[in-house]
Amino acid sequence: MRQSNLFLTTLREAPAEAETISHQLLLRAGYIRQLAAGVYTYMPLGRRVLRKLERIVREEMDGAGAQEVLMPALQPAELWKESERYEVYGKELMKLQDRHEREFVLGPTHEEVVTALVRGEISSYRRLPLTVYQIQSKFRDERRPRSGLLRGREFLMKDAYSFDTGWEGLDLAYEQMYQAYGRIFERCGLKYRAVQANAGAIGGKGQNHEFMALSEIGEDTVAVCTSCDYAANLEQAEVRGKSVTPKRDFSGNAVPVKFHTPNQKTIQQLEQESGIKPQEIIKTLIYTNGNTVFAVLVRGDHEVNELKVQKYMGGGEITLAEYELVQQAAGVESGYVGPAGLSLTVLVDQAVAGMAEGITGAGEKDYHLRGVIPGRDFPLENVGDFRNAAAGDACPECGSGQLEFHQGIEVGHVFKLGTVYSEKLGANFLDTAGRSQPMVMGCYGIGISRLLSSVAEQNHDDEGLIWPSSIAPFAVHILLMSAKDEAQREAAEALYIQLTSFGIETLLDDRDERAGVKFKDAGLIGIPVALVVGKGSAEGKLEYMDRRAGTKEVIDIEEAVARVRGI
Ligand code: 9G3
Repeated sequence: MRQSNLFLTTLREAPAEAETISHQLLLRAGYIRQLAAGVYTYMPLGRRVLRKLERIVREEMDGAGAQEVLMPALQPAELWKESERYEVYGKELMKLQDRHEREFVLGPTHEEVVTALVRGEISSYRRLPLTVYQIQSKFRDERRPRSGLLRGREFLMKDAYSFDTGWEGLDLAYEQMYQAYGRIFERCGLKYRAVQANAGAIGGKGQNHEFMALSEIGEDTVAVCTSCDYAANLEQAEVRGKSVTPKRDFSGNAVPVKFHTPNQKTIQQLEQESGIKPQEIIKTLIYTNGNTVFAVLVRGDHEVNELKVQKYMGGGEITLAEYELVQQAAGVESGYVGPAGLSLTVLVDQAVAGMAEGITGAGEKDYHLRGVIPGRDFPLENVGDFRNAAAGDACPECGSGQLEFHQGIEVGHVFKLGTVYSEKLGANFLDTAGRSQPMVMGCYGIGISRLLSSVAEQNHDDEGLIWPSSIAPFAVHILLMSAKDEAQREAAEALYIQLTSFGIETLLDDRDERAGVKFKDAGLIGIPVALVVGKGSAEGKLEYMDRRAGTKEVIDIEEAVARVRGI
């Protein structure tokens, strides 16, 4: 490709709203252009990278025995009503009507569509197992689209769905996909971790893993063990400990003592005003799940893990009680609530149950209690793991390593769905005994546009992007120093023709621009190798620049061709 023809404009500055470096660079280097909030055009350079990513995904999906299909983005609302998900996602699910005012959605995912497809085609165990996949645009009306392709409202996803006769089959399909995902991210040059995750609203009791691109701008926190391969999304990370506390004899202990803590409602205020360490405090938080108001106790230096509490309380959505509800349920404002004497169900994190004594709210404004004893001053009926894991905690898997926290961008997610969708949508098969059974499903997603941005997040320097050669838009960037110098131009043209004839994707910067502009643009665009054709071409020399290593060396043109062919 000659750059004088390439539909490309590089920018000196990124627009103010671009906060993350990948968003800034993809805009400045002319890979993407925004059409609307969270809606992007892939310019030729961006499209070429996307196609490389798609090719890697297709090769590994096909290699794992999945069959490629292409399902519609336009989905009848009836299917989402059949699966009882039409109302679950609120405004995030984009809804529209056709000319006959029939209701449709723009597909955010395809469980409903693929299950309806398969139920119409397969009814015997002989036709299973089956895994299909597609690479297709998804629509999710994010409240705050941001960071370019990282959180868009129309984005490219590879979504695969497996159908088996039983859970053993699903375990096999899941393992195959899990391995394929590892190969995909390796080949894309991505630094990632597979972590245990929670299924969220998608349902399904099964295991599921998220594939996290490591990045400090990642919105997810993953807990990773320093010595074994345990890794979990923070929401999911268990805390090692014992949920049963030994019976204790309280006879020798003094009763709690009230002390004045005016305007000290938070842990920080108690620490600053009264010199109390967070570890000495028992935090009492009041929650409601719609019909029950209950209390959760965690140590002052820990955070409540609302997913763990939600699961313990039966799975329904829980929320922190508002001011009035706290006042009504605990008789005092939230900063002074204590567990003693509460007429509510009290969930006690195991770390609190293990405390000899603690400081709690006194149940009276501006007062706290010292010397509160778990099991004596409040019941230990509901002791469990209700807190977020904290950095430094012992690994729940091996017990010897410690947990470290890393930020991550979720680029892939694999789920064991089970029969949630096949039961709701009637995707059944006749088993060997002729009995009708629901198919056992798995679903497997990769955010391809998000993957592009994540690779960019992990591969740049202060000049610009630095693409891994497996997904770079071109393999080689020839920079012709002086377009007016006939000898140089001929040398550059000959080199371009030669490399292209060897099937090497080459971009020739043949523009009539100063050298400085060409070097700046090359640094921004991030093609792994640049060949500078300048004065030295008269002696058959050129400058070989390795974009990642930042090295430059003058070598023979033939040597450069041989090196590039070697890559
Ligand atoms: C919706 C909307 C947003 C959604 C979903 C549904 C996330 C939804 C979860 C999944 C699960 C898997 C197949 C590929 C891998 C991920 N956001 N999810 O179901 F209606 Cl608006 O998409 N789907």
